[in-house]
Amino acid sequence: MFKKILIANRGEIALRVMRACRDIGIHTVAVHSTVDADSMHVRLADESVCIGGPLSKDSYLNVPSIITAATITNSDAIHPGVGFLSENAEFAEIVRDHNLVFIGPSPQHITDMGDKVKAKKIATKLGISVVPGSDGGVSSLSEAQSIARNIGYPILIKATSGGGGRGMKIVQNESELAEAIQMAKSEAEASFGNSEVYIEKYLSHPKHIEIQVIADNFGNVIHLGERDCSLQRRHQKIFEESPSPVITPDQRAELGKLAANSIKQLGYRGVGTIEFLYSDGHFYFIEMNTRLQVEHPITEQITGIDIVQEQIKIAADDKLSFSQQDVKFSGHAIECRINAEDPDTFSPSPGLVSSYHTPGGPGVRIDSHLYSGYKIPSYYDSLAAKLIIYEVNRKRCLARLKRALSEYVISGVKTIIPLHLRIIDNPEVISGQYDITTLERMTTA
Ligand code: MV4
Repeated sequence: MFKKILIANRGEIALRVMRACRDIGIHTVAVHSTVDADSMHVRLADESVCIGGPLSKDSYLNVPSIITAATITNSDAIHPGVGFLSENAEFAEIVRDHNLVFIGPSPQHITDMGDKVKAKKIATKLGISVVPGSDGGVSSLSEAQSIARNIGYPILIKATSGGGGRGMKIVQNESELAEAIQMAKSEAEASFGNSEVYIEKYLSHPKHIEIQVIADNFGNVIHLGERDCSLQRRHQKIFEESPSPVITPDQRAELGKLAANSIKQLGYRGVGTIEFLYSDGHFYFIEMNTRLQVEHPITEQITGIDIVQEQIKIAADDKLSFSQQDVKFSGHAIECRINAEDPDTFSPSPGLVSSYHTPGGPGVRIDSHLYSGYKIPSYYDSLAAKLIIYEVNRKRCLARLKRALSEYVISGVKTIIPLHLRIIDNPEVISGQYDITTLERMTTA
């Protein structure tokens, strides 16, 4: 097992990884930017190294600084957390080249899944349904026209190097196609340095359902069920739950088995998430994320498995200590992302947290780096806390969530707690029959 891990991240996720390390006796090294010197992840770590200025490119994305910090602190491994360098194959390779362990999958798996066209091809080969569309990148207008006529409008143009919804264009009919392809290509080139785009049938009211998988170096692969992440705004997840209120145990077992078998075929190791759109009773693969996800705690709550600990152990070449039959899904969990933003306009609300009081009691978990007197910097994302609620069933979970949200006091900055109180009063949310358009409709009215 590792003696010391450097955590190349900040905020709540850096704390989450540190807690997993400390629970299993691993020393931790925090890295931080100049504006993060007083942050909780620095205070909680055994050691810390300042790696650069406030801009992410100068610090949390500064590979030479991070590698140097790992070397001078005698770290064995680097955990990338989420975001930042967590899906950067080149970084994973550089880490390995410096005789450090990258806590994540192989650079090749990161590269393959980062190419969304390649990922779809791999999925198809493994027998997973994908959204109907082009077989690869589309190179000419006439090719796009014939594919679109075949699958029928509306269609969606996506960037091959995109993901997470960036650079997508909906096309309603053929008259809009030429211009949309041109725009999508130039946006893709500007954002990702790769202008390739592909086409899919546009599904208008799907749910976003993702399956958590975990694989060791010995061919043992397990799925940990699904998460319903349909409540998003501008491709930012806001509210996630597990199990999904619309998925049956049979569907879970079938999709989970398909996911786990595929991961085994791929020779993938570590934790991963396979994303599907769920529409009219069918699951369509869209992307795979090759990292830990922000919403992993809801899966931890209903399975009792510490996903971050398992991820670390697997990277250290341990065998998974449980099998699929050992995994029991019990109860219901919901995560609310508490962003420091105006709940109506969503403009960021950085600044001093003048007072802070957290809810408590049974089934309440808070993953947060906030403390009273902390100054939320303006340089990074606005995730301030994750409120994770567990109860024996969904109805009681929603009731407990309402109770916890109303206990939570975060003063000095605005947060989206009021939005969460509205979300749990929405009839579509209460019934479970919400989809990826629900939150957009709630926040544009
Ligand atoms: C789609 C889609 C409809 N049809 N693909 C957005 C994020 C990225 N992972 C894929 N996304 C979508 N792909 C087809 N063929 C709609 C979305 C989408 C979406 C998906 C999940 C959650 C929220 C969303 C919000 C808008 C669009």
